[in-house]
Amino acid sequence: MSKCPELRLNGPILLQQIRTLGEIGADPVNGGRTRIALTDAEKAGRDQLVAWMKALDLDVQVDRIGNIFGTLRSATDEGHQAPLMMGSHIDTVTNAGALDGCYGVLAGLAVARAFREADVLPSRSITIGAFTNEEGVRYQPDMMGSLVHAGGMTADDALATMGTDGTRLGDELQRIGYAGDLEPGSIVPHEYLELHIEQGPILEAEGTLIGVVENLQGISWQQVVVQGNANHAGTTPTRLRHDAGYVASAVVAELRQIARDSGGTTLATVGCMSFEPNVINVIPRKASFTVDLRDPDEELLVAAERRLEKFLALIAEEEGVRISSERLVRFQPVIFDAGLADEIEACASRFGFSHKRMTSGAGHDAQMIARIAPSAMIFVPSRGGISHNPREHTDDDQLLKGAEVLLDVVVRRLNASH
Ligand code: HGY
Ligand code: MN
Ligand code: MN
Repeated sequence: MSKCPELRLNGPILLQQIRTLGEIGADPVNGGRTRIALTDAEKAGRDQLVAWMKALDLDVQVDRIGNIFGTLRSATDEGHQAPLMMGSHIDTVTNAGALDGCYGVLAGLAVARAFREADVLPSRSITIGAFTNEEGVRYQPDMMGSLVHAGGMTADDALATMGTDGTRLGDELQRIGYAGDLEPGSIVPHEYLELHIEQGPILEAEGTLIGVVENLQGISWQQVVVQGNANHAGTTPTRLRHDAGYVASAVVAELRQIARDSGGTTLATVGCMSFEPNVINVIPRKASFTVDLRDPDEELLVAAERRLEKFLALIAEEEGVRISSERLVRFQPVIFDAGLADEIEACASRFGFSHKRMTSGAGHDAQMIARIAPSAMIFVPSRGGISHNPREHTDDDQLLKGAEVLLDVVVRRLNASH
């Protein structure tokens, strides 16, 4: 279906590779797969990806932060040509679906395979990237590999990052054998495309197949710690309590109110929470929790952060506790390249695929690469809007049509750039 007649997407291999990669790190008890960045399971995923890249005779390179690149060189590339890059990530959250990130990387391989199977070299080199630690579950920030690639964090700082499990990122990268020597950022893309599942409910709800992603919302992550006093649950009157657990719960309620008051654009999530001593009949002396705030509008995101800050100060005073907050991540909203968005829309139209322009709610590597090259994203629907969950699903024909759009956009951009 590609507009370049001799190039054909090999759908069965793409679907097979999605399933095969999805089995790596499979969790038979809780379902899905878990390939947290730089764990043995993720190493196995990396090894499989590199094997597939080599089977396509791509030039495989690994940089100092473990980003993996496979390049199909054009006939004119002596090694320094700015490639058209496609990419995403293969690390996952815990008990993840099989598509988040992996779909975009493997669809990129499918584009390279279309050239190989037609025995055609692209007019400009094409590179498929798999960026390290996109999820940010074990090491923050998220989108770390692409952030380093884009110059937003030094490789040394990334390598020195301590994980939630007390490990040092650089040590783990060495341990799994992906501490490469390529200097991060040395491959500057001519343009960057990321095909990804929507991970939200919009496309399915509207019966639309292709999301033309114009922008991506800002992200603010912080770690909050409340220090109160442990005391007996049965003998301590409420007015004498300094209850860290109550304060944490009040903050969660306030965050929902902040989201509600925004009219729906601000999203607030407390994904992790722990109490100490975490005992049924002891008032918690300590509560630790994370806050994830997002909004497509920078001013509204700042307003949400400021309202939270005020609330923390107020409730600390009221309950007589100490509250500290550490910023983990802060990314401003990103606008993608209008020309690429137009190209994606035109391709979807030519194929007769329903499509709509939209904002990305999730963070993606594209938001980092947009700092150094024209970038855009293509979405396909997520059933029930579910993601970061074993039940994540997109129908095969939707996956293949999304990959057809990617192939067609790539071919047209290659022709346009020559
Ligand atoms: O947090 C995010 O939006 C992405 O999945 N890392
Ligand atoms: Mn993703
Ligand atoms: Mn994700």
